[in-house]
Amino acid sequence: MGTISYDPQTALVVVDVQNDFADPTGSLYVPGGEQVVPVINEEIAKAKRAGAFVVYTRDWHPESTPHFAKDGGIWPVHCVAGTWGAEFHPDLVVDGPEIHKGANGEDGYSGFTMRDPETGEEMPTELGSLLREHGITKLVVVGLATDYCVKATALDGRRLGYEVTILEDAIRAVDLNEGDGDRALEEMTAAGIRIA
Ligand code: VGL
Ligand code: ZN
Repeated sequence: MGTISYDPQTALVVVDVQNDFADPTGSLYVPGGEQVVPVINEEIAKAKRAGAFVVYTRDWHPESTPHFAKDGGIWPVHCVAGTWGAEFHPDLVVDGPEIHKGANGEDGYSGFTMRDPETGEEMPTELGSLLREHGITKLVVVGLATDYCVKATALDGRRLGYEVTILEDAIRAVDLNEGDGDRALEEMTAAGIRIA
């Protein structure tokens, strides 16, 4: 544990706090997803007060993508661009740029990279350049889900040389297999990510 201090070199990365993950009626509801919203709002307020950068990612899929079970993947249809499920949770304070991922059918778990599900080819999103433009060296990653997009974004952030902190109260896991969330935390810790 420990508290997080924000400064202008820190970015709070709010991952996929969208209706399909955070609303109990969402198509890929992450258990307890709605509970992270007030916690994240408080972090956003703290970050803003300290002059930190706040950035949001959104899962943003076409109607058909190999990411979805109906098209050969593993997930129920979720976060289709322009639908209710892809909107931010209505209580989330949105005050910063948004990075859309998956728009061209990529898996897009990480906020930094998109992976073509057929060729496996990886391409960067605008997140990396946005953080560089703002002189960011430290990341605080919060949101949904611990075992997919939070983990992938945090690990990519580490790989890119950022100091990365995860706020445990502000994340929740899909737990497709029991223990996935805990294993994700272990994997992140092993990669040098701090869990606050
Ligand atoms: C996510 C599963 C499928 C996530 C996105 O945001 O963690 N999980 N697509
Ligand atoms: Zn998705």
